[in-house]
Order: sequence, then C-alpha cells, then structure tokens
Amino acid sequence: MPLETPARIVRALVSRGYNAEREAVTLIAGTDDPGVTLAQVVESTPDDALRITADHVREVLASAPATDPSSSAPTGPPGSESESGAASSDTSAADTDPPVSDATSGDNEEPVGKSTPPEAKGSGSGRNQDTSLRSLEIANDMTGQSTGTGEYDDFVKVFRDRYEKLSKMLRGRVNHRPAKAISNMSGGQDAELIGLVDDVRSTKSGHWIVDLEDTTGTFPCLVMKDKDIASYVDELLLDECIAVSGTLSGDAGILFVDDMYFPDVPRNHRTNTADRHVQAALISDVHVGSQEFMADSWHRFADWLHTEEAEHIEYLLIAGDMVEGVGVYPNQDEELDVIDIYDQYEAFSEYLKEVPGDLDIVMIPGNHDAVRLAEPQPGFDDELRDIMSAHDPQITSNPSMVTLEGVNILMYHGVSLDEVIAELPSDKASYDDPHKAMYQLLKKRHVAPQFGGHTRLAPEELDYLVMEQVPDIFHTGHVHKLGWGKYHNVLAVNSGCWQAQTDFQKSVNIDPDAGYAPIVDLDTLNMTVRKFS
Ligand code: D5M
Ligand code: FE
Ligand code: ZN
Repeated sequence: MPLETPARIVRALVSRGYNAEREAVTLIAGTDDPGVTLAQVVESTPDDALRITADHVREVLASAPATDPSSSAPTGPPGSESESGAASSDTSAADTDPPVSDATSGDNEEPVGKSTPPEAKGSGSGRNQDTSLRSLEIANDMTGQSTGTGEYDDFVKVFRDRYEKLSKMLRGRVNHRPAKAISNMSGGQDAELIGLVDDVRSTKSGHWIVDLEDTTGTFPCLVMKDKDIASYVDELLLDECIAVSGTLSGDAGILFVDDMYFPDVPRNHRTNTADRHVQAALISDVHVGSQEFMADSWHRFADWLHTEEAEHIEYLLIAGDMVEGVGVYPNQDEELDVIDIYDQYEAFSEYLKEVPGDLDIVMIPGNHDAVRLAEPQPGFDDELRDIMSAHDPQITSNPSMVTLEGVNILMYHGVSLDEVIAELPSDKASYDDPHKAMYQLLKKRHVAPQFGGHTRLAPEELDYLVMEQVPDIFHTGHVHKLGWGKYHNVLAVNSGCWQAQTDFQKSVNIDPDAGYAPIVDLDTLNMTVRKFS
C-alpha cells in the first residue's frame, strides 16, 4: 500500500512515536516513493527524538534519494490504532484523493459565521511557515504561585482583592461611600454604594432586597419590582461586584435603588488584531480515556490540519479536559476506556502527536484533569508535562490570558457556566447558547463570581479570576456545546467537545456538540467552524 497522503504519513509516523512538522510531511509526500523516504527518515532519527523536522527530512533526501521501491516501509495504520480504522482502512486511497478530504468535503463543512474565503483544497503541499513571525505570551500563569492555606484569613484576602479590583472599575460611574458611612447618614439623602452581592431576597410584595457588602459592612438595597432595573436582579450572582445609586429611606435603614451598574466591558472596546493573516484553532474537552472519546473525528481533525486548507492555522488552544480523568463524577468508571490517569495522558499525548509539530499549542486544565479542582487551577505538574512534551506545549493555569500576535485571549475552562446557566433565566443563559452565559461573565468582569455551589474557589491572596484586562477573545469549554458571538466587540467562543453523549448527559438531556473545531482569524477576529464528526 503506497504512502500517498499526508494523513497516512502522519499516522505512520505517530505509530512509531514521532510527531512531525507539516513541512516534513509535505517533503516526504512529495518524493517518488514516500514509503521508502519514510523508512529512511525513521531509520536515521534517534529513538528518543520526539519530532521529525523538515531539516531532518532534507538531510535524508540529500544523502539518500528514495529510489528503491523494494525496501518499502511498512505502511498504513498500526494494529493498535483500531479507532483509526474507518479513515485509513480506505485502501483505495492509492489514487490521488487523500482520505483526509472526507473530513472537509462539502457535506461536512459548516460555513458558519463570517467565514474566510474558501481556499483551494490541497494535499498538504507547499507548507512553509516562517515561525519567526509568531508571538505567544502568557500574562497571569499562577502555576507554582499558590499561597492559600485554606484558612479563613485567605478567604478574607481573596474577597478583599476582588472588591478592590472590581470596585475600581465602577468608581468612575458612581461617587460611592462606604457602607458604614451610609448607615450613619440621615434619611432621605441620595447615596451611592459599591459592594459584593451578599444576599438577594424578595419581599412579601414582590420587590427585591439586595444586600451589598464592602470592606466596612453590609447595607440593604431595595429594588422595586416595577422599575426597569428589576430585570437586572435576575442576573445577579452572589459575590459579584455591582454599584447602585438611589435615595435613603426616611429612617435611613435601606437604600431605594434608582440605578444599578456592572463593571462590564466598555461598549466601544477596541480589539487588537494580528498584523498578518494567521489563524488559531480553539478547542476543549477532548476527554481521551472515555469510551465516548471520538477518535475518528480527532483523526480527521488532525489530518486536516496537515492540509493546505489549514496552512494558516499556527496556534492550537485547548481549554481543559484533555482526558476523562478518574472519579470526577459518580459511576464514571463504568464509561472509562483507559482506567489509569497517567495512561490517559499517555494516550492523549499520542493523539496530540497527530497534529502538526509546527503548531504552537497552549493548554489549560479543566475539572477532569489531574490538578486541584479549586480555581484558579495551576497548570499540569512536571510528570504530566513530561508525558505531553512532544509539541513542547505552553502549559498554564486555568484561567490564563494568552496573547497571540497582539490578540488577547482569555482561556477559562468554564465550570462556572453551569452555575450561570442554572441561576439565570433561560433567555440570558442556556446550554443551547453558551456564549450568552459567557457574556454575563464579561459583564461581571469575573470568570467565576459565585463562591460555593459547582464552582470551587481556592483562597489565594489575589483573586486571579477577575478579568482585569478586557480580552479580545474569551475562550471556554466545559458545557460541551458550541456557541459563539460578540459582546461589546469581544468574541466569546465556547468550543464544544470531542466526546459523544455520555449516559449522564442522556439522562439530563444534554446533547453535546462533538467533533467541531472553531477557527479564528487573528487578523480580523472572524470565526469559522469545521465539523469533523
Ligand atoms: O461536563 C460536561 C457538561 O455536563 C457540563 O455542563 C457539566 C455536565 N455534567 C456532566 N456529567 C455530570 C454529572 N455527573 N453531574 C453533573 N453535571 C455533569 P464535563 O465536566 O466536561 O464532563
Ligand atoms: Fe468536559
Ligand atoms: Zn469540564
């Protein structure tokens, strides 16, 4: 069976433990007998090397041109890769059509959003990226910086820091006084207050009392049910920071609220863009190790990344849940394909090797990963980094601000989205429109406002979960639904998953969007979605 296509070459290299640069694959594919070249390349590559580079292939070609078909290397997928059977058992691929094109044929494409012009379908030829044009920075990695001991004092510190950072954003809009000072004012006066939401309850007559807390105390604020701002009360989460303005009651015991303010993203927020046409693929929730992990879709995605159509994709961001993990949910073990957590990361690493070696990869952990659950979650430890080292990925904490060629991308796994969706009315946040739940987080300028419940917060000296800087792109996952849209010019993307519906999801009617890859143009912030399932 000849080695005709980049997809087959990649598969053959991965089966031998190598990850390959796209140009290396292109060079092998372009020789008279790619099978022979591949054998020669493998033969001359040290066993402990992780990546086949284009330079190495050039050396091999220069020293030993592939002319002898009798020494053809074993080709095709290895027996151990049974999941790849569907794509690569296609022996008819001896002709010119690469099997990978199946994944990108008209049927499967989802030309959603403001799409980039379709480019010629290619077989992976002509890749030649100038990696010196790339830039990747990570601003707020807290890996190794954890200071919290879980004492009460730490909680006081983290909330104090939250209040300080978020109240600063509101100070331009209200002339606030401390809660203690307001409680000493006389009745009937106007007053403005900034505080964390401590409690929300309704009165007998259907009005709302919102207790706001600052560093000096707590003060009750009354929102009348017939005011326009009453609809904001539906959106409130405990511990988020808001400002109110209004008039004190006659006995000065309560503030009648006229206006409510959120830290929010400025409406005219100006986004940054890259200086050249370059793209990033934003994915999450791979869940390797689950019986539901969609290996075939993953193979199609990885193969497609080697084609000319994907040549502008130079970055791959993975927003958590690399693996299925163990003991995350009750009875989860019944749906495990790989039982041992380290074996899961080994398997994930093999799948990751299928993607081009010249991609820059950034990963944050999710709630299924082997790091602490409480947020912020530090990046993977050295043992896991070692397992996933083939691409030399950037591994950082959840959440993290990642800047690609000037474009600020806030990566956050998304556990708080469950909370936002549970607490808010469905027109403001739902599983079908996960990006709307993300808009709420942007409005609150905090990735996980509510403490307790689903979202576990780690008490640290600083609140790393505040969005101090407005991102250009907000990338989350976790809810396994695909959704995106713009909020005050910020592109919010929830990236779906690579895991088919689990029994639990069936029982609660969650229909996951599995096998999609959102692709963002960093020069325009336009988005397209590719379907591989
Ligand atoms: O979660 C994927 C989505 O499914 C997310 O919205 C939580 C929800 N989920 C999945 N399994 C459970 C169980 N057992 N209890 C509660 N919620 C669940 P992920 O964490 O990525 O698997
Ligand atoms: Fe997940
Ligand atoms: Zn998750």
